[in-house]
Amino acid sequence: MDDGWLEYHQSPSRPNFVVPQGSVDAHCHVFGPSDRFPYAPERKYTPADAPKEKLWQLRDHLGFDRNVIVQASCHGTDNRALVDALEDSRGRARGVAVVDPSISDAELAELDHAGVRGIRFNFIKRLADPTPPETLTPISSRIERLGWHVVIYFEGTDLPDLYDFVSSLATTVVIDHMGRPDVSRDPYGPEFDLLLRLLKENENIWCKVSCPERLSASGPPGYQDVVPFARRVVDSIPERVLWGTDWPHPNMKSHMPDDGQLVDFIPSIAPTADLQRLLLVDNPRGLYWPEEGTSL
Ligand code: 0GY
Repeated sequence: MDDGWLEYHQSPSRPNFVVPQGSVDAHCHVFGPSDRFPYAPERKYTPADAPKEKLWQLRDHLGFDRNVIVQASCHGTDNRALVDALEDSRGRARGVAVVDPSISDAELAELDHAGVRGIRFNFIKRLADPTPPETLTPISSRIERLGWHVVIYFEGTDLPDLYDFVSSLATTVVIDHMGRPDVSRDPYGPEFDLLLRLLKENENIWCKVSCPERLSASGPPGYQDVVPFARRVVDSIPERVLWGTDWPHPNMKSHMPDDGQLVDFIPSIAPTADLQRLLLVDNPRGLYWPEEGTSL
């Protein structure tokens, strides 16, 4: 197990970019506290606790209105910390769970009641033991009946192998962190072209233009090497992109990002007010709070 990673930034700066009213941080996590919500025995890393109260403080500090909390691998299929946070949020957070495919309908209904709206498939080899993708098709059909979607996390190098599976999913699908491209390559080269083809050919597939801090070699504050990749996605499918901080940034070893600087990255990838509103407000609210319609 890998324990050598950094704790989240204790005093993030206040961003210069003022996010639009009603903005959603659509990718973040809660960890523990481990005395109430122990980490999974099969986890590949042990994070520092990052409880819901700290997430709400960060939300307010950065100017966001809502969160989408994604179950991370260190909590396995035990979604209790996630559900606890959703229940505490008073409707201001929705969740993406990780479930065992044998989960009962009653348990799925409980998660739905708490505010879960999707399940996550994690194909990152350092985070999760390998799962043959076709074994996930039945659970993806079951959650479709609840109106949920699938969030999928993979490395760019694995997309050729996963392409047919991802395209076969009938639900809305959200790809985490642009499918982790190698940003030292050409944003118009064959590797990233394949992701763009997937997104253009399948109108049910969305993409998070998040995590410059994980992908970048040039680093903060501007994460310049990631910009052309994210710009390409935002320009191609502006109505199917999401953004999130990824707080508390598990597995970061190179540096611990300042979340204020991450927010200041947004205008470089979504340069107009219209694009920013889609990315931060209309798209995430439509996917996670569809019952509210589009009026703010
Ligand atoms: C992220 C990214 C990472 C971790 C996880 O489930 C997880 O543990 O997603 C990572 O290490 O790249 O989205 O938090």
